[in-house]
Amino acid sequence: MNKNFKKEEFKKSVAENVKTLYRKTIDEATPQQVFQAVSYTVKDVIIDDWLATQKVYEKEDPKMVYYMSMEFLMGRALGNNLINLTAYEAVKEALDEMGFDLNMIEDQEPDAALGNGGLGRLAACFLDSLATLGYCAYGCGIRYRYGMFKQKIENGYQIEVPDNWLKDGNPFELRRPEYAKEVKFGGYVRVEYDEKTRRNKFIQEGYQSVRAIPYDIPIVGYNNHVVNTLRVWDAEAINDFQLDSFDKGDYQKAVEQENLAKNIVEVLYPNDNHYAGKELRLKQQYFFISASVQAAIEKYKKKHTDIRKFYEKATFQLNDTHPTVAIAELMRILLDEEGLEWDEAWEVTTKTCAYTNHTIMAEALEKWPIELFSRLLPRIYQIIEEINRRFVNEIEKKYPGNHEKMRKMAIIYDGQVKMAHLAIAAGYSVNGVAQLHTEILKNQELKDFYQMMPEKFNNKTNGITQRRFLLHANPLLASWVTDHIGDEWITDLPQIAKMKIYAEDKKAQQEFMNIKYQNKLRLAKYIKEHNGIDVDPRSIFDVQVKRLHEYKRQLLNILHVMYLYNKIKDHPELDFYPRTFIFGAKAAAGYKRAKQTIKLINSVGDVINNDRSINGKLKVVFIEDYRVSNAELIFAASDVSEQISTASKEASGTGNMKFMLNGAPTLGTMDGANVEIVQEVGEENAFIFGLTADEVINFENNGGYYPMEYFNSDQDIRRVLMQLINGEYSNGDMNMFREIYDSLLNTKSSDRADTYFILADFKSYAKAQEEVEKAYRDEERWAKMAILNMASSGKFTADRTIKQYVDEIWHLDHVTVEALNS
Ligand code: 9GP
Repeated sequence: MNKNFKKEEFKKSVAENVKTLYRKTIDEATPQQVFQAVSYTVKDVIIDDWLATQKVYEKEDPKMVYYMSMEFLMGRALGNNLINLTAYEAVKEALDEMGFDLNMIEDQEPDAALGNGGLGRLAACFLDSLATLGYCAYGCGIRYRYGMFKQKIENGYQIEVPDNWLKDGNPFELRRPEYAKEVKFGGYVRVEYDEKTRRNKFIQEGYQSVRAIPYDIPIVGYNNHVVNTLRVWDAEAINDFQLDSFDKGDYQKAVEQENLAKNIVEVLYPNDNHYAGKELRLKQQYFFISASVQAAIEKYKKKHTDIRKFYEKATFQLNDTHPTVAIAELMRILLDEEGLEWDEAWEVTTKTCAYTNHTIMAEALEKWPIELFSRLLPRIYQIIEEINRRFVNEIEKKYPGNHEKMRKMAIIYDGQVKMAHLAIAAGYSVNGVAQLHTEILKNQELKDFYQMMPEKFNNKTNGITQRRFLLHANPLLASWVTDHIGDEWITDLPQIAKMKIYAEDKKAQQEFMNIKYQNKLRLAKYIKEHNGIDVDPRSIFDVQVKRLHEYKRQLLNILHVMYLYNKIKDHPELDFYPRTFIFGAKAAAGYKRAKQTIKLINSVGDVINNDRSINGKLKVVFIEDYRVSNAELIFAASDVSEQISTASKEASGTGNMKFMLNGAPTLGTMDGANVEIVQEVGEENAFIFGLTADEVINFENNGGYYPMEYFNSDQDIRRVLMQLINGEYSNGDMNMFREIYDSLLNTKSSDRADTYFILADFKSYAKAQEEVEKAYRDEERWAKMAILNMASSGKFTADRTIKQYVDEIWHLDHVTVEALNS
């Protein structure tokens, strides 16, 4: 419990805030206003630690990491901040006394959804761990005006609604105009010979520019007074519209700069694992990178004179290819502004930048047409051309005459700038995000690079923060664990292994199952309120929540539900254990197949949920607007964790870890981090099925997969597929799901039918589902399995991942912070 927290002072401050912010007394305030007032009070507490942390950083001058990411999927801040300040219970009590329910107040906060899915949420978990472990870290990103869209389901279809998350203001952020930076786009580069330095100077002219204004968001470490900063950049026009622009004749330019600023931070691109290739996206990337790199250099120069040693105090972690333009921007500043020679600048850059690859999906690897790139970023393009020229020379030196290598590895080739190649050529570290993924990178996708520079490649299996996903999300289970083994697991998750001894203890089993039941009740209530569907909390809650993507195979899941429904209808006498299949997923707005799948799930749900003849044995629920805040309710209430991607396609997954932590066994393929989950918990405590990554890759490389054979030889599969086109789930409309059917069976142009091997895995999935049912019927066996999952999740804390990044890549200095008034 936080010693600095004084209940009476807190209550007074909340009332005071309501007064100054809204000219109201506390009993007149709306819940949103109370939320704001509480948050400002909490921010006051945070500010002291924030200041204290800055003082320590100034004094000790530790090496710091800049975690550069287009996405930070933070979710809500209030509850998490209170948890990390160890003031949650005290604030709850204080609010109770004031007649408010903290949960209800927390619900007033919009999610900060500045991210799409796993990649953005990982960044958020990493910031939590960095602060908790006492490392100096900055998150660098964009303050999108509109975050991830809100999803509405209308008539079974997804509708996207803008996420105006800032409409009531963000009480936790601080605007820092004094650190604004100018970012330039377009124009041309004039070369001028400088007699003094005897070097060419490169001067960008005729450009448009915007002012980048930083907003700082505090990242509170757990119970250690460390508060780091997530710095997100807003854009403002440099020439505020000026009347005299008419006279100067640059009216047009003033308007253009105004528009540039307005558009640049307007909205997050809603694509997950797929890049859009839009000009505005490249502008966003350069915008926040240029501002962040300028700020990093400025900070360094406040204390140090030799820019050649920059890498001793700072490192840039590039979260996927999105921020890789940082490499060229750092080179530009070092060459053009700091006056370094190419080799010197290159040494600094290649000792500063490290790259994380998060996917092998080809459509996610960014490539920019050189026409667009050079027009928008003329100087940056020149620098990348030079990096490429030198890199190609190295390839030539290593593999003389091997044009194939050059073609495959060049940074600029075929009219495109390949950002992953740039990141690998310039980065001092290239990491994958789970063992299997890293092996696939080394042996398949990035094989040529691995052969040329094996020393750069390493693995950092992802992790999650137990503070948000157990301590905050599942208070009942968290206290139960603490009652048994103490609370060290909060900052040392492997301690949770001590719970293993309770796996076979009848009393503990019962307590665990009771807690799960309570959490299922909580979710059932949410479902009733949001979907109007009654679900039976005693049924098996079988859950697949994640972005909607073909490779994640929500389609396999729903086809299997259709198959189960057929079985129940055919054999009403069957003793079928009641099941609730819960889905939550957003589809990128332009991703047609994904949206059709959402419609299919809802249509199947409509038919099944309204069929009285099956006595509620089967329910299908699609949770609207899946996001961090409702995810917390969902993980806590899940019995089964569906992780059923086509093997080799899911780089890691992190949802899988959140389910495990909350005691839900994995039903999954040997893909991503599932492999390591099974290693930790044992195959007997998971339900594994399907093709292996090797088998999938073998089919992909050598052919030989014929989905039609499954259709022809398996009556269950044929029947389910026919139901896609016989109107059964579409009020007789035979075309509604035709495209899905075609995608599974008909080869069109270059696409192989059933790209993601759904039919190949269908029967082994159904078999694994039978095993789930069998296991669940045996309550003791199930409870044991679930407890063992929770107790084996120690490896998957982001604290472990961050320690590995620190020890093996970043080499940061550890700091401790004392409270200001202590
Ligand atoms: O698809 C991966 C997901 O498997 C992984 O857990 C996450 C964090 O590493 O990154 C996702 N990748 C992307 O979103 C795009 O590269």
